Amino acid sequence: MVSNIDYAFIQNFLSTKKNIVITTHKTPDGDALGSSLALYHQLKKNHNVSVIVPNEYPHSLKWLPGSSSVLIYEGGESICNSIIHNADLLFFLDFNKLYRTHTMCSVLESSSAFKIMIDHHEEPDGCCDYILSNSLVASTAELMYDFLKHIDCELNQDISVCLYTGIITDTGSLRYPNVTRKTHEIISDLMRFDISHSDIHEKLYDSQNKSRLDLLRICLQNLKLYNSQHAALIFLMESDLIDFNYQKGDTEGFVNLPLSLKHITFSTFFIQFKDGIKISFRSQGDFDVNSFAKLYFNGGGHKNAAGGFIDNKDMDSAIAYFENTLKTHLEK
Ligand SMILES: [Mn+2]
Repeated sequence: MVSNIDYAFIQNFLSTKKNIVITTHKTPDGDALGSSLALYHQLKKNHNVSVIVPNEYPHSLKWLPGSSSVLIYEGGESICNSIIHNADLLFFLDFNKLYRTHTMCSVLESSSAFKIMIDHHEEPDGCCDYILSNSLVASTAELMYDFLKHIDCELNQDISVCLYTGIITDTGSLRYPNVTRKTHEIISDLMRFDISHSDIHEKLYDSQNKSRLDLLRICLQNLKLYNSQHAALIFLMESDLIDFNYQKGDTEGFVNLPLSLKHITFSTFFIQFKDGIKISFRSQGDFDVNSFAKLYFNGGGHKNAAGGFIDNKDMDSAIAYFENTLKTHLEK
């Protein structure tokens, strides 16, 4: 837990109208957008607020209240740059290192605005004036709930829907081990605002493209099991993405599927893009995928969920490298 937030200072800072930009990591997920839009709904009561995300996000999140006002940096650089240049206050949500904002990195870095980071990934950058970071908390949305309480936010239905979405999407619908009694208490508090949890789940999980099922079929055909290491690997080739008309978000959650097998506690998903192979890791129990990703795959994240990247896009050598790494790492 890292926090140096001075709430009295923030309250005072927000007592006059400010230009505020809220941003989050590349390819924002439900927690990134949910936390950002929850904060947006609170701050827009008294301030000029923009939510700017680095690039496009999944259509399964486009119904979130406020999502129509989200600006996409990629392709809208000049207008976004001028909004960022004029900002008095920047919020960095759901990421720990500035590079995770991709091409927004340099304009954010050069901004002289006051900066606040709220996040739950390990080892946050020291790039902000204030930081609220706790890697034991399951979602940034939970930290946002606390932050909003501290700035005397009156929750409403829009804020509650956004926070609920953040918590649900980052906890596998409340199933991961880092879900706590407090997580459930927050959910219970959000439910006061008459939000329809079944509607939200349907919008998140039952409104997928056919391309998702096509790609899932390919992934399952490609399943590799390493039984003695309790590990599994699935992968997709760039040609599969083209053949089945891949849309952003289509492969969300695929990495978890091998974990449904009885003896598998470590799952890996490789996707081949034109500039390299994007990797997702998931584990159950003690296996620390954060350090595994950091040590061997230029990545990181959380103990049970992490990502990585290989510059070379040759799938056969990536899989061979993974298999060797797995063996030597577990022998250590
Ligand atoms: Mn998150």
